[in-house]
Amino acid sequence: MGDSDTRKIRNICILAHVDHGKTTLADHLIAATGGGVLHPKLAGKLRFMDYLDEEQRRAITMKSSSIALHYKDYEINLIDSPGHMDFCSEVSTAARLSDGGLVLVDAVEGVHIQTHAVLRQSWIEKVTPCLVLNKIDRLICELKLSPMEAYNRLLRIVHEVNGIMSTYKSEKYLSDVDSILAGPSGEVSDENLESIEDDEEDTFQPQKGNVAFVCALDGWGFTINEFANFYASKLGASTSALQKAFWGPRYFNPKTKMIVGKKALGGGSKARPMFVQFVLEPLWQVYHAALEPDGDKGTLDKVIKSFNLSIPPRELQNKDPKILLQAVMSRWLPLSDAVLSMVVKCMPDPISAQSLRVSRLLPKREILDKGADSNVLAEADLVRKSVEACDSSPEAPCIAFVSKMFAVPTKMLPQRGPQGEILNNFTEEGGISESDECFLAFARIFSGVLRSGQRLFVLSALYDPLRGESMQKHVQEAELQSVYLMMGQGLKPVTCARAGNIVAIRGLGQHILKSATLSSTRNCWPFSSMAFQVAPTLRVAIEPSDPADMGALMKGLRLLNRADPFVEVTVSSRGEHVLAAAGEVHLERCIKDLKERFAKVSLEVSPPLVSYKETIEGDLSNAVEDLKLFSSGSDYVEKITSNGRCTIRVKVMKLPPTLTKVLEESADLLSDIIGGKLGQSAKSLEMHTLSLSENESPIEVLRKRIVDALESDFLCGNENEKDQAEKCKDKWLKLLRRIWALGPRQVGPNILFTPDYKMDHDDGTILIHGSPYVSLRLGLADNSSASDIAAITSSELTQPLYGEAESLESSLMSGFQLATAAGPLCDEPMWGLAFVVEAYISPSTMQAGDSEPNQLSEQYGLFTGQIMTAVKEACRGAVLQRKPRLVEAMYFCELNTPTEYLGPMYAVLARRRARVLKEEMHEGSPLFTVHAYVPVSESFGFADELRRWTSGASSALLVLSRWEALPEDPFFVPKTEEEIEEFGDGSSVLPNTARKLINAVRRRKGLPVEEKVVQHATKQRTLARKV
Ligand SMILES: Nc1nc2c(ncn2[C@@H]2O[C@H](COP(=O)(O)OP(=O)(O)OP(=O)(O)O)[C@@H](O)[C@H]2O)c(=O)[nH]1
Ligand SMILES: [Mg+2]
Repeated sequence: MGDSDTRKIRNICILAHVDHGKTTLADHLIAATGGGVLHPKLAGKLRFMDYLDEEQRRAITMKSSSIALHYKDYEINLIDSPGHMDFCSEVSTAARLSDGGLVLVDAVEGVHIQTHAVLRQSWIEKVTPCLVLNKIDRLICELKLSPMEAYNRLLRIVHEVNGIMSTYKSEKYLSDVDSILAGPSGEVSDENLESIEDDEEDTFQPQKGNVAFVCALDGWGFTINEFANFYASKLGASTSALQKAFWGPRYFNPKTKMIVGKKALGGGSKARPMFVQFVLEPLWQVYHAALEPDGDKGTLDKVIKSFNLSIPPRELQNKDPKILLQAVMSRWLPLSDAVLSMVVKCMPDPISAQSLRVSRLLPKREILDKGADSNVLAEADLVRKSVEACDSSPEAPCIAFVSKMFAVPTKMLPQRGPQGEILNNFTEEGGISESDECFLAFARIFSGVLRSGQRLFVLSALYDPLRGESMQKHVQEAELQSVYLMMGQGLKPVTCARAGNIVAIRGLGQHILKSATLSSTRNCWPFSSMAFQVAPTLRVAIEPSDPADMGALMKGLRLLNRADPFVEVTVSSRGEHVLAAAGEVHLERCIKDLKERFAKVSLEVSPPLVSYKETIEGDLSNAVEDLKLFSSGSDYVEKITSNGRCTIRVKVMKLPPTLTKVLEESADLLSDIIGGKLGQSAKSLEMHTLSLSENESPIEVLRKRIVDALESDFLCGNENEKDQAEKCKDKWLKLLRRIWALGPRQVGPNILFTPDYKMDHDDGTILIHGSPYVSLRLGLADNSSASDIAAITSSELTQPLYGEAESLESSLMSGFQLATAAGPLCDEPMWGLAFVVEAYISPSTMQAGDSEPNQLSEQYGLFTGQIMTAVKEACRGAVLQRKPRLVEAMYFCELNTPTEYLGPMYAVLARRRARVLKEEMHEGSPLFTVHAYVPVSESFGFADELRRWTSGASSALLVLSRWEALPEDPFFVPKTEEEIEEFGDGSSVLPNTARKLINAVRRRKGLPVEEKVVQHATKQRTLARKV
């Protein structure tokens, strides 16, 4: 075995929006090349890759799974992935293992939200995409388009998909779904569509053969190659010339037998582009002949004869015209040939693919430490080189990546090994209690040969070979019990597998939680982490119906956590078991799995726990005012510790929105930088900025992002306020030199600034100065400003208080962390706030000699606690004073609705406090696409309600998108006359939405809720009954 075998491998995945036909397409590919696991008659109906009961019941795919196919002399590993948003983590795991991606788009529905997501995923993972335009039959039978109209529609989709790819390529894209709103859809009108010349740069070009036109349901499809080959002799042109001419505005002049552009044809001519004339029109004719009552049945015979199709008489004589049509079409233009020949031709083999992908998989490390062990570095370099070359020789280091763990019932495992020996599957290492389910690793071998029985190192994503001993917990040794090739649900044991293959591995259940790198050496870095597009946000608390089942539930949760790459299981501060899932469908499946497979007990599930944040009112319009108040004003909240020795003053201001967003999105990176872990952690950065070139330092990138954020906050406003905006920005830049800490948990979107030194009192008290640690780390401040501090403090050094003030700094910061973790409204974290805390310490009145030393230290302990509480209370008080607001999470929602259901759909949206952003008619179809923001708290049961009210005709997809402050004042009580007139005198006003949400959270958390049950009930009068 050698390179030439590896060159014959293709690892591909199918990616698309939900229901665009991935599993149906996979069925046909399996039927044609899967070695008989699926009968061609069942292709498209069985949905072979959806082998879970729940998948079949709901008819959606929920996990990615792989199957090995043989096409000609090629080995193709095909991974089917889910399209539903709730399972998009499975798309990440599929893309990581693949080199090529078939991106499907429904020709009727066009590009959708998840199409964007999968294109982005393939781009991030450097997977080579090919476009498959599916459901062409719907253009003919459902929409009844003419060939010319169909062509325009296809052209538009190709154009749109290319537009999306080019935004990724030019690195202009924004990280969130809002970019979809700014997407290229619908900006091309029909007149100029035709004149669009394909750009050389376009990713997808039918003339290059990386776009296929298919009908997965009926099993036919083609690329332009098929037709170019066929017409070459007929038209007397070369195949390659025809390939170029069969897309775009190219026309055939029958008189001159020349291919010409539109101009050369002259106006008024009724000529159609060659794609319409030679490709679509014949298709349409066949469909008409078969399905229309007046169709010319001779057309079918002509096709059968001229292409020499052998169709069994049973199908030929079938009364159902659809069956005859399918029989003809699937033999004339077999789907699997069209798609797989495209795969083989346009998608890279593992050797070329890995050299392309290595920069993403194993980014080059920046080694700052000059004294690093050169042996380790040399070996790590060898590993990177063999991954780059996809070296499949037995001597090469063995490197594999596990993208997820999945559970299989142990009884489903093959009973015999590769040599036919009988295996005892029940001696699973997890002990008897877990033997019903066995965990397999879904992995790809990137270098060397993997053997069953081999011992390998399991490296977690945090492993660093240069930090020897301290890294023990991130590396383990494990024995691979078995290696399997995957056939959907079926597993085929093998003794070994080589680089470039996708396998399932048994024996790692105890070693890997979700993903890991396997390696034959300790001396290499783990693969970079996968990028997930959403975070699990839907959280519920779970408890067993019978408290005695607690043990079973905990075991079940542990198993579920391992089996599903995307759930998060945590224990809340109040001791509840909290399960976080990506969305409702995902949650429902997790609960079902828990009940039926993993815990096997009956469960109580709480209503969803929604997260909120707390902030204060304000926007950039009064930024100048805010800044003034913040830096000088006397608008502070004061607290004095109970021993009277420390006075704390806190001021708060809102952060500019983009800065908040940057801080929030860069949390991982910030924690690395602040924690001083940087050096090799380009990894976490890469998930955020893909534009990072290999030699740019992450700190620099982050600093630039922060400065850019300020720029976009202040300098995008209108022209006449430019001066002021510039001033604000400068002030902010100055402020950013004083970042003492971020919070909560050291990395959140709230800033603590060090106090202004000029504000020192001269009444014998000492201010806790602090030092701008974060600014220094980020390079926003340099040591010269830090030495200023040193200058000030050196004069104070003589004072005995100085030491005490310095030692109290950490309690002050803890107070800030506590406050930002739990705001005053309902103990939810604060969001986008800037604080200045001035703490003045006065000398102790007690003489040092007066008390025992241990009493003194006890006193000191008490004092630190008091400062912490006082700072926390003061911060919370400051927020309450500055018009607090509740911030809620919003889903970006894409809805598709037929025109007649627009009314009910809007009714549902209105009930859910949704904000509609845009509504767009789909050309040539009765569908409307509506984009809206829906608050997370209102989203439960949203899809169900929508389905009920629109008789199942509308569909909605939700993606978590952003945080938004509710404009309402939660403490609003009508005061002025007008307000009383409008809202009543306060006794009869219902609590506003913000208040209601806050109360609900407070009740859940067991915090006091101020509520008057009945205030002015009308007195019930019993009328005297006079008899
Ligand atoms: N008319 C028509 N229907 C199709 C075609 N391909 C698939 N379908 C139908 O589209 C629906 C969805 O097909 P699936 O293959 O399950 O779609 P999927 O992309 O795997 O869906 P998820 O895995 O849930 O994202 C099914 O009802 C199919 O019968 C086609 O070419 N023409
Ligand atoms: Mg599917």
